[in-house]
Amino acid sequence: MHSINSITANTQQFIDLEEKYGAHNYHPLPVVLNRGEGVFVWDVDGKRYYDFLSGYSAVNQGHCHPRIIEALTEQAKKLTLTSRAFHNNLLGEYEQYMSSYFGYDKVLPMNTGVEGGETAIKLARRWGYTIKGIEANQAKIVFAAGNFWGRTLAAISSSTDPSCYENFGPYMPGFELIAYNDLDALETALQDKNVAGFMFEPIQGEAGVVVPDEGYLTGVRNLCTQYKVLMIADEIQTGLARTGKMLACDHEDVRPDILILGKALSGGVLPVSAVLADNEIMMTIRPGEHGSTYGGNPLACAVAMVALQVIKDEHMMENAAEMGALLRSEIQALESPFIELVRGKGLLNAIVMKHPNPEAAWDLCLTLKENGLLAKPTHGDKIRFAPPLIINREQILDAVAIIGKSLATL
Ligand code: IF1
Repeated sequence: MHSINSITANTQQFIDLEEKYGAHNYHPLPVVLNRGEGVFVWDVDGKRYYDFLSGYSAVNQGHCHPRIIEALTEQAKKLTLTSRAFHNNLLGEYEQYMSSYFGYDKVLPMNTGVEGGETAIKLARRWGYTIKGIEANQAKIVFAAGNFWGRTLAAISSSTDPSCYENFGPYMPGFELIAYNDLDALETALQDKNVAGFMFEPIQGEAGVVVPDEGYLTGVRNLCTQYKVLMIADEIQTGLARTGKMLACDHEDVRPDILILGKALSGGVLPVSAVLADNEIMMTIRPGEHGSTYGGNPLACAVAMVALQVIKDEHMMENAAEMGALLRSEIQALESPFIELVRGKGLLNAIVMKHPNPEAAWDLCLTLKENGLLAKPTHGDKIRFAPPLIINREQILDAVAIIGKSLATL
């Protein structure tokens, strides 16, 4: 019987290089991947795995989607970066495509998700001063406990997870924290006239796929409208068909004032993020007041338009809804004594483990790896199960068989 830690010398040599020459800012599963295609990835020993993490929802379209790779390689031969000092032939087309795809007046293109969050906060503060009339430097942004929107000093200033913020102070002022999924707490916080925005995830990803009560999104929308506070939806992980709708906010037909996208916006090919808003908000930032070297580069524009088009062409929303329901019901049917509960929407799911061994989730992920499925624990006892949105019924059933077989070894 393999020990659950058995890795080949070949795999080990790659890990040793990272150990010696790379910062130790991660604790990855002991697997070294060198190829991805659709729902599968392969390691350096040629072993195939179901990818049940999907690059934390950056690979919704599946690894190396042929149409996305085609867009990348064709554009890469022509023009990759102009900087925003000059126009290019794709940015306007991309901006029009994004604005009509999501139904907002304008888009501000950035690169990483956290830059999208920073951009949204700057827009909200600027709107707060110039439109809402908040006193200079008094604008506040409200966040929900358990949030995760990245690793910058502003992002960790809103975190309630010590492993994110400890010993990185001092912190960004003007950030307030309330309980997630608590409309009373939100209404109380919005009494403060200095609040410019409420930034939240429609489903909290890193917190372990925490799905708020039915009606929460509607409540947030109504309260933000009532108190003239911008509703800022961080859909970087929940957006782009992951939860079975194009946006998680669509589950309640709610329209945020500011929408933040990232990750699968490029299909996992290069960092592309975007902030969408209507003119009243977007036009508060004037030329030269915000941006980024790579923001809106023609390569990102070409890739993102195809990455979004294939989501529609291949009905990934509908598939995510259907396959997600199948995944949750099949996992529940395992009736494992080690699963407290299964939760999620579409193909953003997690199991909460119950086991005397605090390392059970990690050990289960090592066994899942041995059995050909890659997943990783979040916050100790939860394991996220989020395969690419192109997964089919047969693959779901095969993956659940692997999960059942692996649970049996605990
Ligand atoms: C890592 C977590 C997930 C995000 C939401 C913004 C961002 C993220 C809702 C920032 C990024 C990534 C970061 C990645 C692991 C992953 C993650 F575990 F860190 F928390 F998905 F849950 N909003 N999440 O989930 O986007 O700047 O990273 O492009 O290794 O830190 P980014």
